[in-house]
Amino acid sequence: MLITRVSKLLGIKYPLLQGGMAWIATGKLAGAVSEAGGLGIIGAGSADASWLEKEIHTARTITDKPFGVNVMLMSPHCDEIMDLIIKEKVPVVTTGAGNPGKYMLMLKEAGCKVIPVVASVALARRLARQGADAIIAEGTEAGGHIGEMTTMCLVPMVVDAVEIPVIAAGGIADGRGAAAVFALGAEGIQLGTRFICAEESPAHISYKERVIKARDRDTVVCGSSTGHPVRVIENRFSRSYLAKEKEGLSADELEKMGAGRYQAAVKGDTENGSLLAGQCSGLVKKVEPAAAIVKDVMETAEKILKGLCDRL
Ligand code: TUI
Repeated sequence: MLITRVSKLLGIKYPLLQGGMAWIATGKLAGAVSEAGGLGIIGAGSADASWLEKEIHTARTITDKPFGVNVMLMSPHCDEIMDLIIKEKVPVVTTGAGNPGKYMLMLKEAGCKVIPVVASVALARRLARQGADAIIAEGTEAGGHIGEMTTMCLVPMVVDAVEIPVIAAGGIADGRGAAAVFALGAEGIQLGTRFICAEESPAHISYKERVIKARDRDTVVCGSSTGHPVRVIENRFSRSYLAKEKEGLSADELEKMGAGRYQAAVKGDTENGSLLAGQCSGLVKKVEPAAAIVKDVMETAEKILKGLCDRL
């Protein structure tokens, strides 16, 4: 069994986190992952506090184990979301798409473990100084909003830069990727894309099928010119968006064009919606229960790491 500072810090069996994907990481999915021994995370995305409150309660009907909430820092509802997290005594908060510095003190004072997602060494260092409990270093292979560094390079650089435990994200879909990032010095892993295809995920079956059918080069990055690049599976919408981007449409117009598209995809509009997913889509083979994903990834990683030891 792989025991790390991350599993100890969070009080979980496996140092595996499920990514806080907006509209997909619901209380039902997060509850199932936590019940299986990982850390399930509810993605607050751009939803309001009343949506989140229901999802927290759903997670608590499924599990009494720890779970987390991911706060997307560009959300207009950030302040009310943070207040609810404190009121509900959510044990773990992860953040994405920005710098959570201004919320750090209030969360820590409420006894909440704070684990920001970063895409750079500089932000990792700053947040470690401000009291983050751990850091998720997310490579550009990830789905959704991304930075530029690869997981392979970013993870060991962040490991060298901070003393707190580092969790690797971006490009990990199975035990092989997990074993690889543990070798890079990560003490935990976060998987998003594979959990899109969990049975408990609310993503429409045609979204799940697009992830399963995707091959190595089927994801593209939209929105680089807006300053908010987002990795998606190529479809009619991504092609028309990229064409407009090439024509030089303004960031404002591009943002407008993208509004509501994630939710449309989750509901099943796989041509006009935005199919957020990582490069590792090509490694996802089937729809299966969240617990089977957790078990497969961790057991395979352990087998690989033991096998490597035996060969030394
Ligand atoms: O946040 C994510 N993935 C996401 S958020 C999202 S919703 C969205 N839609 C359009 C534009 C922006 C967001 C869809 N997918 N992953 C974690 C992550 N955080 N990846 C990269 C970052 C990040 C980027 C810049 C974190 C901090 C950051 O810092 C900027 C600063 O303020 O220093």
